[in-house]
Amino acid sequence: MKLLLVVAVALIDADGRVLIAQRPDGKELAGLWEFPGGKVDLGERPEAALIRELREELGIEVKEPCLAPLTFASFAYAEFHLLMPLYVCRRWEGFVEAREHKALKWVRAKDLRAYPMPPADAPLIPALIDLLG
Ligand code: 9L3
Ligand code: MG
Repeated sequence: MKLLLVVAVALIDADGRVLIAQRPDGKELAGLWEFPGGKVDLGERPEAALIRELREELGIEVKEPCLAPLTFASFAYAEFHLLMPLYVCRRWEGFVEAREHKALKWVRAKDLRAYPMPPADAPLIPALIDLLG
Protein backbone atom coordinates (compact mmCIF):
# COMPACT_ATOMS: atom_id res chain seq x y z
CA MET A 1 0.00 0.00 0.00
CA LYS A 2 1.15 3.52 -0.76
CA LEU A 3 2.36 5.76 2.06
CA LEU A 4 1.14 9.35 1.95
CA LEU A 5 3.08 11.83 4.04
CA VAL A 6 1.05 14.86 5.16
CA VAL A 7 1.98 17.49 7.77
CA ALA A 8 -0.45 19.40 9.94
CA VAL A 9 -0.30 22.06 12.62
CA ALA A 10 -2.19 23.12 15.71
CA LEU A 11 -1.87 26.91 15.65
CA ILE A 12 -2.43 28.15 19.18
CA ASP A 13 -3.57 31.71 19.88
CA ALA A 14 -2.89 33.90 22.93
CA ASP A 15 -5.99 32.49 24.68
CA GLY A 16 -4.82 28.90 24.20
CA ARG A 17 -7.35 28.11 21.49
CA VAL A 18 -6.54 25.93 18.48
CA LEU A 19 -7.30 26.73 14.83
CA ILE A 20 -9.35 24.22 12.85
CA ALA A 21 -10.27 24.61 9.20
CA GLN A 22 -13.27 23.26 7.31
CA ARG A 23 -12.44 21.35 4.12
CA PRO A 24 -14.06 22.86 1.03
CA ASP A 25 -16.89 21.40 -1.03
CA GLY A 26 -15.73 19.27 -3.93
CA LYS A 27 -12.58 17.96 -2.21
CA GLU A 28 -12.34 14.64 -0.39
CA LEU A 29 -13.58 14.81 3.22
CA ALA A 30 -15.57 17.97 2.33
CA GLY A 31 -17.12 19.77 5.29
CA LEU A 32 -14.93 18.06 7.90
CA TRP A 33 -12.81 20.16 10.27
CA GLU A 34 -9.07 19.51 10.07
CA PHE A 35 -5.81 20.80 11.39
CA PRO A 36 -4.40 22.87 8.51
CA GLY A 37 -1.59 21.38 6.44
CA GLY A 38 -1.03 19.27 3.39
CA LYS A 39 1.10 16.85 1.44
CA VAL A 40 4.87 16.75 1.70
CA ASP A 41 6.34 16.93 -1.79
CA LEU A 42 8.84 14.27 -2.84
CA GLY A 43 12.08 14.91 -0.97
CA GLU A 44 10.74 17.97 0.83
CA ARG A 45 11.47 18.49 4.52
CA PRO A 46 8.27 18.31 6.61
CA GLU A 47 8.82 21.71 8.21
CA ALA A 48 9.36 23.30 4.79
CA ALA A 49 6.17 21.66 3.54
CA LEU A 50 4.21 23.00 6.49
CA ILE A 51 5.58 26.53 6.10
CA ARG A 52 4.63 26.40 2.40
CA GLU A 53 1.14 25.05 3.11
CA LEU A 54 0.43 27.65 5.80
CA ARG A 55 1.46 30.41 3.41
CA GLU A 56 -0.83 28.99 0.66
CA GLU A 57 -3.82 28.04 2.83
CA LEU A 58 -3.88 30.69 5.54
CA GLY A 59 -1.66 33.52 4.28
CA ILE A 60 0.63 33.48 7.31
CA GLU A 61 4.41 33.31 7.61
CA VAL A 62 5.83 30.82 10.09
CA LYS A 63 9.51 30.57 11.04
CA GLU A 64 10.87 27.06 11.39
CA PRO A 65 12.02 27.40 15.06
CA CYS A 66 8.38 28.16 15.97
CA LEU A 67 7.30 24.68 14.83
CA ALA A 68 7.49 21.96 17.50
CA PRO A 69 6.47 18.37 16.75
CA LEU A 70 3.83 17.07 19.17
CA THR A 71 2.60 13.68 17.94
CA PHE A 72 1.71 11.64 14.85
CA ALA A 73 -1.49 10.60 13.16
CA SER A 74 -1.56 7.30 11.30
CA PHE A 75 -4.60 6.11 9.41
CA ALA A 76 -5.12 3.48 6.70
CA TYR A 77 -7.54 4.72 4.06
CA ALA A 78 -8.56 2.24 1.32
CA GLU A 79 -6.13 3.83 -1.17
CA PHE A 80 -3.18 4.82 1.03
CA HIS A 81 -1.71 4.84 4.48
CA LEU A 82 -1.65 8.42 5.77
CA LEU A 83 1.19 9.32 8.12
CA MET A 84 0.84 12.83 9.51
CA PRO A 85 3.06 14.54 12.09
CA LEU A 86 1.22 17.22 14.07
CA TYR A 87 3.27 20.28 14.96
CA VAL A 88 2.27 23.04 17.36
CA CYS A 89 2.95 26.68 16.64
CA ARG A 90 2.25 29.74 18.81
CA ARG A 91 3.99 32.45 16.76
CA TRP A 92 3.48 33.55 13.17
CA GLU A 93 3.28 36.71 11.11
CA GLY A 94 0.07 37.94 9.52
CA PHE A 95 -3.58 37.14 10.15
CA VAL A 96 -5.15 33.81 9.26
CA GLU A 97 -7.63 33.86 6.40
CA ALA A 98 -9.42 30.97 4.70
CA ARG A 99 -7.74 31.02 1.27
CA GLU A 100 -8.53 27.37 0.49
CA HIS A 101 -10.90 26.30 3.26
CA LYS A 102 -14.62 26.88 3.65
CA ALA A 103 -14.29 28.35 7.16
CA LEU A 104 -11.86 28.74 10.07
CA LYS A 105 -12.56 28.46 13.78
CA TRP A 106 -10.58 28.99 17.00
CA VAL A 107 -11.63 26.31 19.48
CA ARG A 108 -10.62 25.22 23.00
CA ALA A 109 -8.91 21.81 22.96
CA LYS A 110 -11.61 20.29 25.17
CA ASP A 111 -14.33 21.48 22.72
CA LEU A 112 -12.69 20.00 19.59
CA ARG A 113 -14.79 16.82 19.82
CA ALA A 114 -17.88 18.82 18.82
CA TYR A 115 -16.48 19.28 15.29
CA PRO A 116 -16.59 16.34 12.84
CA MET A 117 -13.00 15.63 11.78
CA PRO A 118 -11.26 13.35 9.27
CA PRO A 119 -10.42 9.98 10.85
CA ALA A 120 -6.71 10.85 10.94
CA ASP A 121 -7.29 14.08 12.88
CA ALA A 122 -9.73 13.09 15.63
CA PRO A 123 -7.23 10.82 17.49
CA LEU A 124 -4.90 13.83 17.87
CA ILE A 125 -7.30 15.64 20.20
CA PRO A 126 -6.14 14.00 23.49
CA ALA A 127 -2.56 15.17 22.92
CA LEU A 128 -3.84 18.74 22.56
CA ILE A 129 -6.01 18.45 25.67
CA ASP A 130 -2.93 17.19 27.57
CA LEU A 131 -0.95 20.17 26.30
CA LEU A 132 -3.56 22.91 26.69
CA GLY A 133 -6.11 21.62 29.18
N1 9L3 B 1 -5.66 15.15 5.56
C1 9L3 B 1 -6.19 14.80 6.77
N2 9L3 B 1 -6.08 15.62 7.83
C2 9L3 B 1 -5.43 16.81 7.72
C3 9L3 B 1 -4.86 17.20 6.46
C4 9L3 B 1 -4.12 18.50 6.32
C5 9L3 B 1 -4.98 16.31 5.40
N3 9L3 B 1 -5.34 17.60 8.81
C6 9L3 B 1 -5.80 14.22 4.45
C7 9L3 B 1 -6.85 14.66 3.47
C8 9L3 B 1 -6.36 14.11 2.17
C9 9L3 B 1 -4.84 14.10 2.32
O1 9L3 B 1 -4.59 14.15 3.73
O2 9L3 B 1 -6.81 12.77 2.03
C10 9L3 B 1 -4.15 15.26 1.62
O3 9L3 B 1 -4.62 16.48 2.11
P1 9L3 B 1 -5.01 17.70 1.12
O4 9L3 B 1 -3.83 17.92 0.24
O5 9L3 B 1 -6.24 17.25 0.38
O6 9L3 B 1 -5.29 18.85 2.05
MG1 MG C 1 -4.33 21.14 2.81
